[in-house]
Amino acid sequence: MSIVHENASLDVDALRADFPILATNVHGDKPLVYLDSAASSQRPQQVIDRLAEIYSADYSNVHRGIHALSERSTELYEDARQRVADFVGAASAMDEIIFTQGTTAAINLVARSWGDANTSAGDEILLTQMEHHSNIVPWQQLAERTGVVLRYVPITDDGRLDLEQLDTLVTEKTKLVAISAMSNVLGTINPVEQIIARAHAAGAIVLLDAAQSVPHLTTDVQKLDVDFLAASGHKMLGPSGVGFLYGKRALLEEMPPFLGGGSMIRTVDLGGFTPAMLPAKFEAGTPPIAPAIALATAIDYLDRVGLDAIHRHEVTLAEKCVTALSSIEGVRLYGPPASERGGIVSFTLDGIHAHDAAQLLDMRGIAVRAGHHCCMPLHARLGVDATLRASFYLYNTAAEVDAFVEGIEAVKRMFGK
Ligand code: 7TS
Repeated sequence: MSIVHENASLDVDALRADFPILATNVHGDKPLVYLDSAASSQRPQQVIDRLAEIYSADYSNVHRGIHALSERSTELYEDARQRVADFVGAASAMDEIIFTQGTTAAINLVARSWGDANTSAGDEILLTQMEHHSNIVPWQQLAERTGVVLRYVPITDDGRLDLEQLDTLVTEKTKLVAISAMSNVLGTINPVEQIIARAHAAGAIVLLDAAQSVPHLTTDVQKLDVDFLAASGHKMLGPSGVGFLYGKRALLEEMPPFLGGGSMIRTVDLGGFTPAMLPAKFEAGTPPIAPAIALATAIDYLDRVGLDAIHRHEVTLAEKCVTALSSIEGVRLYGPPASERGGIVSFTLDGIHAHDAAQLLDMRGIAVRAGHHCCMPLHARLGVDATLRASFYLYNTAAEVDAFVEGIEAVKRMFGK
């Protein structure tokens, strides 16, 4: 079990013991150094055990059978919805939390349901240059359907949103502002309160892509007054295949269902259907039952360790990493200063492609991501086709940062740089 000291720093060694995969080797005898949590985190034994328990003792389909098992799994599934609601500060689990497959599915739900019903030619949606493709492509598809125009907040050279542009970009035409709370490449923590206030003042609603922020920073949707928020279980110690959409009740109630099928109806006859109440209206078909229940266990774990302590820990690692990399010739770092970023460090190496570097690091057991990280427009803005990215979470250590930096130096030597 993880231990939190009084000063809220982490006992990383104790905590690592909860994550069996971190004790494994790759390529035979190389201890795994996992620096790819922004792509997907690892999960503690508690979450792995919970999945096994559910399938061993508590599993049935939900909201259907009038039998003991179905009642038990339904109760656990709805408890998990409440756990998610509490974690992000939602006023109502049943009316405001929709389980989805993940962030991508949640954003697509809003684009299809809210977007089709509320946008037309001449309206505008404001995105940013640093968005993940999950928060660009669904809006481009919407633009193809309804003619809504997409605009983008540019970024500054140090990887921040250029907020000076916001006043001219948010106009009475703007229906929605959809932005990431934290960039998955630059690590930038965006000033979302400020952006939400400015959007609301202009009559626009706001969707936060919180895939990178919910696992690392305390979220309070009511305090933020955000309209929609999307996140993924697999990035926050939970199973893959589950995530959620938070939406203000008044908005979700007005929105038509997106996917049609079982569970999302009140009545069906051969002439048509009437939709179910929230949240069932947006949960067509058999939902991710066991992953949702185990996500509640992941949230318990995060709460026990404490998001503040987690954030401080990963920012300390990122700062150490940035400082060490800055002194290596040929390293070009992207993103804002440590005070404005989470545990993500992206960079390029002069004359060495990111994919080659990642492959050589992998031979040393070091897992990082290389490429455009599903942010091609951002990379075009940075003027590179690929970056190397190290991303940190609660279980990473200072020794792993050292191993990573040594790995980069070794890569440079191998390339004769
Ligand atoms: N939005 C952001 C900001 C993300 O970082 C990701 C995943 C998504 C949306 C999509 O989440 P999904 O769970 O629906 O896939 N980001 C990454 C990444 O940086 N590397 O791999 C996946």
